[in-house]
Amino acid sequence: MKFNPDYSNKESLLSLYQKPLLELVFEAATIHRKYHNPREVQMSSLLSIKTGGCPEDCGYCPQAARYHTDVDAEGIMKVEDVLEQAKNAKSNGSSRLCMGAAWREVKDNRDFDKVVEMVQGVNDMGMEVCCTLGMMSENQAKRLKNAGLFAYNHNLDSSKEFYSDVISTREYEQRLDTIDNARKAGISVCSGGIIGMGETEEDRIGLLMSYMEMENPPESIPINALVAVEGTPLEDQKPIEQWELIRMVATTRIAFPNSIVRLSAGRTKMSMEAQALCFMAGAGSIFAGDKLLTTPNPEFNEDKEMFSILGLVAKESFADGEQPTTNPDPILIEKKRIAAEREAAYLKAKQNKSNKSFTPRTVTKVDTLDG
Ligand code: SAM
Ligand code: DTB
Ligand code: SF4
Repeated sequence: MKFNPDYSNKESLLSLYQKPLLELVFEAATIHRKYHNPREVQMSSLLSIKTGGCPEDCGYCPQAARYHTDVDAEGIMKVEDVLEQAKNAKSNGSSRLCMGAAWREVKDNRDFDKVVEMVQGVNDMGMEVCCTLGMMSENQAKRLKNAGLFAYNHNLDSSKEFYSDVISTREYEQRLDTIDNARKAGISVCSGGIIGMGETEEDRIGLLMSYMEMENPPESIPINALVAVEGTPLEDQKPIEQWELIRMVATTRIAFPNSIVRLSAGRTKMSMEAQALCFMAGAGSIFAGDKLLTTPNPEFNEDKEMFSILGLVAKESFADGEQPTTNPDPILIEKKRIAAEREAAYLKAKQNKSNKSFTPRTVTKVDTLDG
């Protein structure tokens, strides 16, 4: 079931969201058990492969260059360092790696070539690979898919109406276009939002309505609580009540029975009991590891203990979809061919130069011993 026909308009979804809390959790738990194994929770690790210096003005984001936060702009990570971190995340139980870049959009340049290599390497390790790189074209999506990308994360963040209160450097429509491009390339879509930015309950429902209006809603819907970071325009936002996050998780669960609901940013502020209610209400995934992209997250060991207390088990990779194949990338192959050609030409030139500097002694009759 792509979406729940009992709650396919704004009014019914809003009254669902406002139901007595335990009734809402019970209804969500019932749906969750029908469509998913309630003991399985996916652990996904985040890695910021290109941090800070972003030209966008997203009011919540510590990575926007225009805000004065503690985040410094850094260049893209080395491919081998990313693979090392992926190995580490895998050994800690993560079945998915989500690589994030503080970009407005993907550009067809050397940095993107590196991302393609990272996707190939992580997919070959048997982990689900997700990327969140900003806007991308259909061709760029196809290139990532060809490299073995499993999912693309691109959040709508809130309702169409509230969006422009938080972001002015791009349009809601552009976000929808990128999601469409990922879909057309056959990539699984991960898209969700943030609560606690000053939006109304209607805006939260508006976000879900945007997904209802899609031909295919996202396979994965992350629900983030705002991490209010000093220096951003939303630094003084009052933290949301844990109940609100539980309501949002439960409502999303009921509205999209097949999707995976991700309990995302904001867990450091939640008690284990509140997280337990989220799992009860259908959260099927968390971000694991002590860092989200730039802000803190619970430690692996803390989550391991929570899983053991609550009787949860980490979900295996590719339980919800076949592992994509890593195909050779024509651009990388051509780049390597040119590099090999240059290297050969350089070695040849070096060889010629040293041959020239060696002037053999002219042997004359006088030099010979036997006269
Ligand atoms: N630049 C790309 C983009 O915007 O799509 C990818 C990285 S961006 C950091 C990924 C997502 O992180 C955003 O869409 C937003 O939903 C979430 N995010 C960023 N800052 C956040 C914060 N302070 N609290 C909660 N979620 C946040
Ligand atoms: C998502 O919805 N939440 C994650 C992931 N997708 C990329 C990001 C949360 C970022 C929180 C702020 C930070 O750590 O910079
Ligand atoms: Fe840039 Fe993404 Fe942060 Fe917006 S959310 S400022 S696009 S990194």
